[in-house]
Amino acid sequence: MKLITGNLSPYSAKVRMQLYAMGIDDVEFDLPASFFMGKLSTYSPIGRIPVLEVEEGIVPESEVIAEYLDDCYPDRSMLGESPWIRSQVRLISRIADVYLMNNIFMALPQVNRKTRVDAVRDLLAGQVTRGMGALEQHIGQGDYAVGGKLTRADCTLVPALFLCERTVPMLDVENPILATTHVAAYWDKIQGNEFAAKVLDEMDRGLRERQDGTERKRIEAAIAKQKAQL
Ligand SMILES: N[C@@H](CCC(=O)N[C@@H](CS)C(=O)NCC(=O)O)C(=O)O
Repeated sequence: MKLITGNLSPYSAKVRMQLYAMGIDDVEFDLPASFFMGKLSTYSPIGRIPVLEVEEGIVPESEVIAEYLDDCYPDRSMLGESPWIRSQVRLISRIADVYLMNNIFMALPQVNRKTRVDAVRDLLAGQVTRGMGALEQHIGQGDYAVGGKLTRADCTLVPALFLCERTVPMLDVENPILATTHVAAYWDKIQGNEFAAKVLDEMDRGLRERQDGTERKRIEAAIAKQKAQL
């Protein structure tokens, strides 16, 4: 299997955390130059990462990949043991995906103060605040997002909370975790988990490389190589 993934991509980080936690170590990681050239859609029509390449074809969409991995390795499934737990894992994962990550992602073009449209930033930041309010009420109060062990809820939440802490302030909006009690306590604890720490480290590296220009240089070199092969 091959995973099209990027260090800073939170949806990719979610799948990588699941792979690490399930102990699936035979998946090759790749990020083709076509992604940076806006041409990933010739490989995967949705044109976004992550994409899992398997024998039969491609599996896009992080949540679909997460389900696929659980289906492939039922003895290591990270969905939980009872219908109730599974419903809560799916719920937390959905809150993190739909109400946190998606809105933060759409707000990213508003980071640039010179071109920022305040009304767009405010609309999306308001949706993040609302999603965080829901998460505060649904999240577990132990070491994990749901129940007493690491689940797919944690795999989605960890990258989503990284975005809340590190990206939302770039919009001149306060980190929404600061207004919470249970989410803040969870965030403190989960960063000590080895699989969470590994993806957070990767995302941190991705952010640093974006900010210091290393990523741009790598992309330019990959695109130049790709063009030379055409
Ligand atoms: N719903 C998708 C979202 C994936 C997504 O938006 N990925 C971003 C990177 S984190 C991407 O590929 N963006 C490229 C683009 O929007 O063209 C999922 O869960 O996988």
